[in-house]
Amino acid sequence: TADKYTYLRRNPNFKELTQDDIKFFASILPANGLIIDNEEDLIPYNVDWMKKYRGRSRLVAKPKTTHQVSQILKYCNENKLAVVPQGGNTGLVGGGVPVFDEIVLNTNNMNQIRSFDPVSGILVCDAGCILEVLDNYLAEQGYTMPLDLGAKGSCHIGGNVATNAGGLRLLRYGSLHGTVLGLEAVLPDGTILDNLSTLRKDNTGYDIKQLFIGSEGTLGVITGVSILTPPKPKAVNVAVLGVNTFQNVQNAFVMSKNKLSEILSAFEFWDSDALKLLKAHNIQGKNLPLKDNYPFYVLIEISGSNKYHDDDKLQNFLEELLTNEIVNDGVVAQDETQISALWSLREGIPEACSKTGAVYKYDISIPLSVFYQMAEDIRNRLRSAGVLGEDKPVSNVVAYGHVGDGNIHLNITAKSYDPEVTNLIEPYIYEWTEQHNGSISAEHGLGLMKANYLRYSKSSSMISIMKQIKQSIDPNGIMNPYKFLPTQ
Ligand code: FAD
Ligand code: 2HG
Ligand code: ZN
Repeated sequence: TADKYTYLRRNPNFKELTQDDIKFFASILPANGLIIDNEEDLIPYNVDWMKKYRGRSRLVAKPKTTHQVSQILKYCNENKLAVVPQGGNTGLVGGGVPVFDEIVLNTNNMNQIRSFDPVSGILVCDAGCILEVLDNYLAEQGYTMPLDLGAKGSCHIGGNVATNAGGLRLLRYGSLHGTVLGLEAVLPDGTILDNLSTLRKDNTGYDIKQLFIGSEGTLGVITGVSILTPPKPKAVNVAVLGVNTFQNVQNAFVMSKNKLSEILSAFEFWDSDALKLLKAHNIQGKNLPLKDNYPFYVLIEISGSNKYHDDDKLQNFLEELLTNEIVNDGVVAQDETQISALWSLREGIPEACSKTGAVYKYDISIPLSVFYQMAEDIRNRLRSAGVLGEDKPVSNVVAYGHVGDGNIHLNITAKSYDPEVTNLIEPYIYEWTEQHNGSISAEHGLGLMKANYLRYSKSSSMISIMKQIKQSIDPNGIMNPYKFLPTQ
């Protein structure tokens, strides 16, 4: 594991895997449901997307059914074997890979759609369904998933729910806390919690599913998801704008809410450093059809039902922005291909940032009034410390994100993970966030990366009740240890 996790020691209460354990797993799982001791085959499950975190699990279990998940967890709990639930392994905080030798329980083989009601739009499916596969399935029925992320081709809906992923459509459809109607989850002792409700309204008792949404695998394994899906918009269009100041990015946002109103479905931004990396790594950037280089770019998506009316509205809105010099340039997609090309600029930024070697990712909620000041403060700090610039350890500080949700992504690209650089950024960035009443995780979660920084966003009484909940559901602490809640 890169970075500064050397303080962590393997919890000696957890048992090490034995031949008897392996025999047990082999007895309940089919041959394609088990990977044991083959280093090369284990790597994709032991290493995260950023190649920043690396565990050394000896065993990956890939159950097909909820019953098998229940058998696995019951056995692990009785034998004090630690477990890491894993979906598509696209998480960005080191939560989905083991720290030491925890068993990986991967949901790849749990990929069945259980039901879809074309009247209510409610989908019930296994946790291991890939987000894009679900979206393609729904498209055939005239519906769409209420969330969309750059990782849609790999991430699982169970992983999305476990992280409470936000993504590119949150502005329009809200968070998973609203769209998820029910969950099926297996507790560490093997109990199957059947809460796969397909009701929009249900006020009977504590809403337990909400605890699992964003619990990052620390309370149990989500095995099934019931989710409300919206109709697929018939008319979609995208514009990308060049903007000279962040104040004008905010002005454009306010105007878009007023003028585009019900058809506004995304309001994203990135800065010139992001575009520089897109260009450098040949990820679409060189095709940006704007005349000049601007400090900021904004992507606006509209989704409605009447192409003629919606395009007209967008065109008038853009003209108003240009006339009032809120934006300096703009391009509107003319067809589906151009819509995807413009979106791929925005969605390509995480990949472009990962090409330098190492990338420090921060995912912060803060008021829009200080949104970009954060990026500038970090740049100044790294520059004054002499570590930012050509031939320096840090090459770029890139800012982009979901303006519509008040969520900035800072990606600090470097040649390699360097403790000196880490210490310059952390805890500074978390202190900065706290001082500006923000959250240190808007959507990616805490994982291993931020477990010990939770206090910057939650009070000690909140953390204490979280610990009580964890203790009552997972008294042996086998579910995703060392992550999420503070260990120090
Ligand atoms: P994993 O990475 O496998 O796991 C993530 C966490 O959930 C881990 O803690 C794991 O233990 C737990 N977990 C996984 N499955 C289960 C389960 N069935 N039961 C219990 N716990 C489970 N995130 C956003 O919010 N918005 C974005 O726009 C966004 N864009 C991204 C773009 C890219 C290119 C990448 C690489 C990532 C992006 N992410 C984004 C990060 C995001 O967290 C994930 O893409 C996604 O939500 C994780 O799903 P996954 O199946 O890969 O989960
Ligand atoms: C996005 O919005 C994702 O593109 C990823 O949340 C952000 O990689 C990141 O930092
Ligand atoms: Zn994001």
